[in-house]
Amino acid sequence: MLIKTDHDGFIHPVSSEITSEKVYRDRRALIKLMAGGAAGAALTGWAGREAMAQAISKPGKHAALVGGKSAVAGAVTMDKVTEYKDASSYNNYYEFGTDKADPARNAGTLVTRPWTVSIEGLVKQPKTYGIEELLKLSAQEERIYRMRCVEGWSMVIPWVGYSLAELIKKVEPLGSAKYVEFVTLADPKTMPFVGSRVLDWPYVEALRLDEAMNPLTLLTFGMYGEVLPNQNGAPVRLVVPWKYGFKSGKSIVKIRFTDKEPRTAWNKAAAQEYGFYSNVNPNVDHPRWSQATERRIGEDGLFAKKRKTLMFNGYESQVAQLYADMDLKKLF
Ligand SMILES: Nc1nc2c(c(=O)[nH]1)N[C@H]1C(S)=C(S)[C@@H](COP(=O)(O)O)O[C@H]1N2
Ligand SMILES: [Mo]
Repeated sequence: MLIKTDHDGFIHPVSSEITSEKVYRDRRALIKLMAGGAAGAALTGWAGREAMAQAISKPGKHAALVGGKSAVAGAVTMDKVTEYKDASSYNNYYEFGTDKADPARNAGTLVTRPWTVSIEGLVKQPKTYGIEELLKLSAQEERIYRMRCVEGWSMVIPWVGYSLAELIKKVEPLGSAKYVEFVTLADPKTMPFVGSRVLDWPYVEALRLDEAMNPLTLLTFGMYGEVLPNQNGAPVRLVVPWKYGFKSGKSIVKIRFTDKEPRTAWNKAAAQEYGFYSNVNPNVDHPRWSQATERRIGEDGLFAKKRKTLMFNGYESQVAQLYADMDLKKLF
């Protein structure tokens, strides 16, 4: 069965298995109840186990779901999914302000239709895709990814989209293409902070072509089984889960293939702090703070222990080979 949401063309063929935002909320509520004890006692036997199994992102179930056509090993985590309200109200989208609450507060002005994404540079098939065509270019899947912001907080988010590799194969990069640049919208009329000097707008990010082709790299249209909220990068963004969050550009309008390493917004702003690669790496400190631990949003009570940050954010088995011969302290 295909589900269409209120936005035209948002189709995910595995909808019967995709957990809607409401179901996530219900599961969270259930966990809280069970943790509470009183209700937990009532949820014994089959019902209790079933509830628990439902409440945890089971690799078995989601591996099959993610599998559809091509399973992405390790795309699923056993970690608890972050509450939708946290994932949609605490984040960075500097075009709408630099406070974590600003994107949710201000991004209502973002206009996401009509929308086009132009594919340019070193490809055989340059083309400007309308968003509806892009949505349908490949089957969308749900992927639960850990996300780690360079500032030291993390979340676990069920994204919906397809591997960027699907699009890249369609546009046929030339042999000379080595990098992929992602240019995002910079519209001073609808984005109040695009006039500010924090960054050199538009917000630009980039990956090496092999990083962009890695199946984990997700061209993302939704989260929690819904279309992306504006503050999370509607109508289309990238998600690169083994890199710090700022590599995952929001509201993309242009994808350009190049032979030289592109300059990126954060690298231009502070090259000694934000390198081109920006792989999550607990062994390489940011010049102003440690990257060894992280605070998981939703677990940040007074006594919550910080988590140890994992190499490549826990995706080492899928991506370490991309950097086999590199000194990751120099090429941070
Ligand atoms: N266009 C744009 N994309 C962006 C940002 C931004 O300021 N502008 N911030 C980045 C940073 S620092 C992070 S941590 C993530 C946070 O948003 P998310 O929680 O929706 O992934 O978006 C990234 N993408
Ligand atoms: Mo970030």
